[in-house]
Amino acid sequence: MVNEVKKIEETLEEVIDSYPAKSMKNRKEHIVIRDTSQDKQKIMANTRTIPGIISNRGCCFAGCQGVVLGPLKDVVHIVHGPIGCCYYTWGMRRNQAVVGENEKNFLNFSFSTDMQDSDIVFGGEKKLEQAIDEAMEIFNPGTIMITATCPVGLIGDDIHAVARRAQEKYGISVMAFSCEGYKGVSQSAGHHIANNELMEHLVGKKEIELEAEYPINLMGEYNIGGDAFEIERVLGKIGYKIIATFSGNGSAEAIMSAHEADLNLVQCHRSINYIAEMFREKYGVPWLKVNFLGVDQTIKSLRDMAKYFGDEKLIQRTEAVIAEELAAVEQSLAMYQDLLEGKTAFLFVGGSRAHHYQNVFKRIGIDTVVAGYEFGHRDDYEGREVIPDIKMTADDRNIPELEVEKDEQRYHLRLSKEKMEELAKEIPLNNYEGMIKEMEDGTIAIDDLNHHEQVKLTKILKPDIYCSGIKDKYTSHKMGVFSKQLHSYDYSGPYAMFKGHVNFARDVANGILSPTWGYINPPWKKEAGLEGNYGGD
Ligand code: CFM
Ligand code: HCA
Repeated sequence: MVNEVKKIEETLEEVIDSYPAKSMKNRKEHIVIRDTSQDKQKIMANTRTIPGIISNRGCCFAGCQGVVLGPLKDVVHIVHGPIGCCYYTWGMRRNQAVVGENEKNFLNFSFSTDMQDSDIVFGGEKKLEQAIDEAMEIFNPGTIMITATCPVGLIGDDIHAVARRAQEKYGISVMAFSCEGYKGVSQSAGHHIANNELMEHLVGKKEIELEAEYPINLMGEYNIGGDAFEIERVLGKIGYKIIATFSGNGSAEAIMSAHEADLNLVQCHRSINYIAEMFREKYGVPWLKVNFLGVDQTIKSLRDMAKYFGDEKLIQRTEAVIAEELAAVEQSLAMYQDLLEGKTAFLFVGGSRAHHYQNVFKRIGIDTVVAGYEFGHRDDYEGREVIPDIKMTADDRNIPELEVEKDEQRYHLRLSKEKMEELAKEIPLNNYEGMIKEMEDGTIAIDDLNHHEQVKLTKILKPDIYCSGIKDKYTSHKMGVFSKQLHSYDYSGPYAMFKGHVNFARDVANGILSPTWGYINPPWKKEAGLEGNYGGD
């Protein structure tokens, strides 16, 4: 092990040795070699990228409009800004939805004020008002969300005042989000802005008659490649009632009743932990960290959920569904494992998938050697302790918008505070194990990876698969290493749960085992001199 670590340390020295001293010091703090003898290892994260370095990160607007709000199907999303910002966040993120008979779906449309030079000079508020009038006339939505791009903040258009006026004029919900792209250090600030407003303006606005026994919300699941459809199918089969999803295949209408749930499931901790926390504080609804990517983690999550509700009927139903779903995929997974055993993976994705997919790979024989987040915070890497002070009485909770009967039964108080704290020791209830702890000795955790580091690490460690996004996929292909996008799934999917795991294994095996990679000659294999011009080297 000592030798192994030394080798990895030398590798990292080689990766960062071309940086100027200050940048080298900075980058070192964002890289950790896993040492399982240490209980907690610290990493620097969620800090500004060094100017000049080519980062994979996106912006605050992408995090707010593109990620959190965009999937809400019954909303007309008006992007106040240049058309490119609108098109990017609409077209890139692959929102899919199923709609009931009386439900509205506007996901096929992309709405923007298409800001021009004259709007920058004279202001764009009038144009925004006009856009709202047009949307009302043509689409008549129940909710409009206005998101701000960089120029809006720079010229000072008051989108909140426009929203208030439109709300009065039309009697519908019109929300504005000050998520100008330049705010914060990454997409992460945008998640926060989106969640705050959803909590303030939607959650708690509508009561529903609850007939279901196990009402839950699905949080931090964005239906990439149809993952939410698969999760809905399996949870429905067990007997759960999903009140609202934040936000894949989700709707503003459903979010208004989200406070009626008994438990919040947190899939992507990074983008949604704020709202999960707010639910806990405001409505006393606890959150449970789940992972529905990969059969093993799915099984664990389903059992944790059953344990939370604690009733025998649900526990038995859970086991029956697990047995049925597993039986349908086990043989295929074993076949892919035989084909892929011993291969290695390099993962670099936003703020949760680099963690979640390590288990998916492991089950099919692939070890992760490097993993990193674009914009994860330290808790995503290092974990989060059980959050104490679980508020357990209806009086403790402050629910101003509603006329609430102070009825302990109605407002989710299934378990006593003591029972809740006891359970939190067994299942990730109001707590989260970060990525680093689950990684193996000698593997590398790296934050805010850049192209230079991607190329260097790939050349030295020679992984069999590089998993990331569109910005670096082809850099990897040019080096002869198969790359699978974990943001878009390369338009495949679903990858979630049981059947999804087989879809993933099939796509990965097809990619890695393709003879194509043997035909590619990366430049440095031909002429050493070319290396200097290649991929940010
Ligand atoms: Fe959460 Fe996401 Fe992710 Fe994320 Fe994203 Fe995404 Fe992602 Mo792209 S919310 S942190 S901001 S799981 S869009 S669905 S794939 S970077 S790892
Ligand atoms: C974003 C969205 C993104 C980008 C994906 C990629 C997504 O952060 O702006 O870079 O390939 O998943 O669509 O993360």
